[in-house]
Amino acid sequence: MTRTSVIAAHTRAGVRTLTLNRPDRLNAANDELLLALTAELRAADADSAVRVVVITGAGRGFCAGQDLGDVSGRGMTFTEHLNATYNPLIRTIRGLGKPVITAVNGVAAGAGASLALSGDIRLWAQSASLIEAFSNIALVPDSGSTWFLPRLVGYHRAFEMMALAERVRADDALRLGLCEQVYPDNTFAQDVQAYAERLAARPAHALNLTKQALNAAMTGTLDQALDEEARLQQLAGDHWEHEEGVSAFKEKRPAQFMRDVNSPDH
Ligand code: LHQ
Repeated sequence: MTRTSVIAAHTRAGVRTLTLNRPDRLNAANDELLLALTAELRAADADSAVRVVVITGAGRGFCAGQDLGDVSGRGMTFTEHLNATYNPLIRTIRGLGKPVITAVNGVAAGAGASLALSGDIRLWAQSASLIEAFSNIALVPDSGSTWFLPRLVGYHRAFEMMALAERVRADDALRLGLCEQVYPDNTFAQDVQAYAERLAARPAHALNLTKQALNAAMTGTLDQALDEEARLQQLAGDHWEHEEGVSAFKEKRPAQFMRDVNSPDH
């Protein structure tokens, strides 16, 4: 377990869990938290013992967005602040070569809602909720909300959620496609760990390429996607994971994709 004042971190069974740790502020983000989280994510990306990253919150909130009482960003313009803190964080999550799970344990508001949506997999506790709270303080949705949300719910629902800033609860979030699973509050941490370990047992190299392919396809044409699939499939097909998957199929046994990270062909 390592701990800065704002992020608690531990690794178990290939799963690196990063916990936003300002519970008395519902984990509202100050610059220190945003920069520390981004640094932790980059470190997890570089650590071959880490196969999946989980971002979650301490206490009853996930992240209440920008800390409205914190003035540390105010030496900068809004644009400079976003470019220095929130935008590198969201880009790091989307560009990470490993699956990122956002484990939304409680309320996610404003930029915290954007963070909740930014994961490759979004797991929610039953009592979690999401509020596109920006318009409550007459701001524009940022940190990727304008990109994530319409792709999930369409333009019109996205606009309604942003304009009215109403709370979306877990059952509606599941129905709308804002999360993949909803778990009971009292088993949430264990359920997230079990899900993450299931993901960690999958072929890490192939999932990295899959993430790259999907991210590219989200902004490209069919022609571009077909070309990118052909390029990335070569990288996947040349990797030992593919050989292992095919051998396991032929031998009628489960594939073993978790190799000792110190083995020469890892
Ligand atoms: C907070 C916060 C908070 C400080 C709860 N800050 N203390 C903006 C500006 C600049 C650059 C970049 O980007 C952005 C993007 C944004 O994120 S804008 C949106 C900022 N976030 C919000 O507007 C959300 C504000 N919070 C709320 O609306 C409510 O707190 C929610 C709906 C999240 C939760 O409501 P409750 O469950 O009723 O909790 P609460 O309001 O009682 O909050 C608990 C404590 O946390 C409380 O402190 P206290 O000392 O009274 O116990 C709040 O003041 C504090 N807190 N959010 N963002």
